Amino acid sequence: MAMHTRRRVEMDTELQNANAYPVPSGITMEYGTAGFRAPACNLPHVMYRMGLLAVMRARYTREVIGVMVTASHNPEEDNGVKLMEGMGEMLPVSWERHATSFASAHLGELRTQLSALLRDCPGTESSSPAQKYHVLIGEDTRASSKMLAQAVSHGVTDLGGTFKNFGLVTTPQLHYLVASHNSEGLIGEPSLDGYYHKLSEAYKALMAQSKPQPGNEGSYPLTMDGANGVGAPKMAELLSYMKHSLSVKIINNGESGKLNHECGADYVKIGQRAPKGLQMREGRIYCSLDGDADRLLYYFVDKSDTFHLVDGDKISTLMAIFIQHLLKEAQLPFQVSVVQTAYANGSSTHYFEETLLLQVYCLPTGVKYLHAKAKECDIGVYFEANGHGTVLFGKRVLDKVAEIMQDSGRPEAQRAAATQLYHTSQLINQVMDRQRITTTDAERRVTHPDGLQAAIEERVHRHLQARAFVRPSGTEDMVRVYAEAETQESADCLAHEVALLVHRLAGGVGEEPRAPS
Ligand code: G16
Repeated sequence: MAMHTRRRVEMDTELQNANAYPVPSGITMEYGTAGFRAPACNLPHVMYRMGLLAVMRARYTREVIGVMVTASHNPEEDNGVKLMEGMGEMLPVSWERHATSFASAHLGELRTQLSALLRDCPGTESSSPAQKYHVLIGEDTRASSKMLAQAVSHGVTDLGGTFKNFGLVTTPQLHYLVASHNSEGLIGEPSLDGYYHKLSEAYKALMAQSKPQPGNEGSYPLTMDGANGVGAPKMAELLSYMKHSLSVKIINNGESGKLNHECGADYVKIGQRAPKGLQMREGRIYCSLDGDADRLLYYFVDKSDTFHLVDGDKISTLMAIFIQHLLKEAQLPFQVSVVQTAYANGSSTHYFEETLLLQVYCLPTGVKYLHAKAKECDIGVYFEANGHGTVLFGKRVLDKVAEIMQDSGRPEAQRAAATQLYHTSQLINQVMDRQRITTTDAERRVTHPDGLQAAIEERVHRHLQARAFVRPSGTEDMVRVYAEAETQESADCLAHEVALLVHRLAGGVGEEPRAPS
């Protein structure tokens, strides 16, 4: 039966911690390239409000949301916040205006804005159990981070959400934790142990297939500048999983120096020089992270002691050449594309287009823009010149790679190249396990991937007189979702939830589904 009900739009919550986080007079803040950033003393009220927003976003997307407390490469005295969701992506640009207006809203305005969001964003008014609205919090090593993370958690609980604070984590680790929670473990265990395990196993498998340079057999000595931030202790933890397959000397590990001061990726990039105190030697490789370890740059000196920076443009070049080579060996006809910003060195763009014959896109500054573009490509290589980036492998590519790997009738060299591509995809970005959906019982029950049917049934039980199933289309490159329930609104909601499950658990095709309208 189709029945339309009026949506309730009032906030029925006390916001009991709100009075502890008044907006200081004369302070307004804009959501910037990657969230809010300011002197830490000006941020408690923003953090509380981002806790509220994270729950609203969790209600809207039915996903676990991440809140990283960090000001990245900024000085120690600053702090900031990055919101992440889904498969680890940043908060969508369309919600940044909500973040900006929440950030400066006094209590009365805040209640009005929360109600407006309930009214304007269908799905946020859902009355599902509170534990669905779960927020994962991470902190960098700044002295202010603990207190600001607590402000986030107060915002979360004031709207009936739950949270888990992982304490010290890098930004990429929180991306992984959010993505692995949302994929219900399919991309890896949703824990730091799962993260280290996944990366170290992919690295070892990839290196087992590589041919070492003469004189470098067995180990690849690297010196890593941790920017006196969270990346240093986290690299030490990762190394304990690597055993003897990776050797890294960590400097600027935070024991004595100041965060991002005369060290770190930004310092090295801007000055085109080594971090202070580092004596570089020819024949060694060096790298620097930033304060939350989501930028990475390499550098070395040549015989004449001249400094050479391997920035994001050069990392893109190396990755594109490596992947192109493997695609050729694996006899795969896929296109590698490169996504850059206006900061990219013009000669790198020229080299991609004229020599490597690759498609190049130029997007505004911010990984959120580059990531979205790279997702549209077969293989999207994106690194900003400052060292932010990754490589995304599309579903078609990974399916074909898996097919070749498993086909014992194929030549050994072809299968080896496909295997290297697979491990590369796992190491550089924690992509979904994109196995196809198979069904039984007149297409009413999913048999593959594991867990999808049980998850659908669990969602169905939350609605009255409900039924839902999914099946791969026989005519189009998509998965079809069917849902029915007592009311139209409930059926729409169920359809959206099931579509999200398909997206998360089976690597759904096309755009990520949005809440029903
Ligand atoms: C953030 C973004 C990056 C961007 C950088 C600089 O990095 O995640 O994508 O390149 O800001 O942005 P702007 O030039 O606007 O300051 P991070 O490392 O600071 O979080």
